[in-house]
Amino acid sequence: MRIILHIDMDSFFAAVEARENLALRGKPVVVGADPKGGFGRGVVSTASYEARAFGIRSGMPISRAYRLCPDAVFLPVNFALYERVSGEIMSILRKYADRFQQVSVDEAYLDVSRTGGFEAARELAYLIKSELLDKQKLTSSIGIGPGKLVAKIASDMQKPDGLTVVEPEHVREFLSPLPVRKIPGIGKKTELALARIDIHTIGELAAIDVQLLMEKVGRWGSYLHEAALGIDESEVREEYGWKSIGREVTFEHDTTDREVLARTLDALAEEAHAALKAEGYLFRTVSIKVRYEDFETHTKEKTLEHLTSELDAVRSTAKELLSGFTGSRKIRLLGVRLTKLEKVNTRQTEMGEFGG
Ligand code: TTP
Ligand code: MG
Repeated sequence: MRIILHIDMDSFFAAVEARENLALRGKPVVVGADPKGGFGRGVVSTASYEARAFGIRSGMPISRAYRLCPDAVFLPVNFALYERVSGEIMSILRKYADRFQQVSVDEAYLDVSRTGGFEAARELAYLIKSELLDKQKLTSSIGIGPGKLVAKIASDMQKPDGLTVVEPEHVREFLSPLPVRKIPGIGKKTELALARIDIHTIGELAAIDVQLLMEKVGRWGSYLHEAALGIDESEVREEYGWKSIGREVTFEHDTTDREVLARTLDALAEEAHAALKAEGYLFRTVSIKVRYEDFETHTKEKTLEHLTSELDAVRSTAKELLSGFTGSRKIRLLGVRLTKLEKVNTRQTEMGEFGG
């Protein structure tokens, strides 16, 4: 029997800000662009639950958020801070699972089948929540189910500070009454297409003929149908895109000068890091490439404990790797590459608004 746990931090950016500044506790806090008295551009990254009471939501124009609650505390996005906290959270979570998968800056899956049962998994969830509260002063919401899909939908059910456990025999009744948009991946467009054939709930989606569904929404229909039935066999595993971001340079004159090499490496690290930021990725692995004057080429890489986008992590890891190349052969080319990339937040980057 598989037992999957999905955890998602509550109003993450805003909660971190409120933790850092006690004066913000219990206040409507909006993290995002500067509202500039209602004339600011840009969007809301997230809002505290107090601010959500005014109708403020992620992705909303900041000007609109300002109109909804001009007295809210508006803060700029401090990615470096949230990423550091995210890394600490992931290190805590990783301990609790045989298999672990970070899926965004504040979200992860844990395969906790080894606990042996849903009651034991529930206890584990309480432990995780209290460790996060103790050590990080942050609340989280957890969903537990027989697969990733159900766990993810469940974690969202009782936010903030929620815990929802869905045992296998209750999956159908849990999913049935929910609106179709609760299925990850269903956006406004699919919701509309389904509404046109009078499908509003997951239960209705589960009941429809797959062929008909595929006629209406294309090949995706078969995934949707399975999802509606709560079927999701996908494994919890660290998965990364193929993508990598790298920069390299061929020296005008082959060199052995350690100082030149160090300076060049730093510059390459900075450039690769800037590209990473611009594209909205986190990385976990740094590799460097060294080509000697005779074209013999070597790479060395190091994988960090968690995803990050900190420049210092790129720099210091690259430096450490370079120190592994001893000897006095002349170097012709030097490169720095970041791999094991993950989007910081898919939804955010889709909107093309990744600031910070
Ligand atoms: P979410 O987990 O979706 O949102 P949240 O943690 O703020 O609130 P909750 O989970 O309690 O509903 O996203 C995590 C962080 O990602 C969020 O704090 C800010 C950032 N984010 C954006 O920048 N833009 C967005 O559109 C969304 C949805 C999130
Ligand atoms: Mg969250």
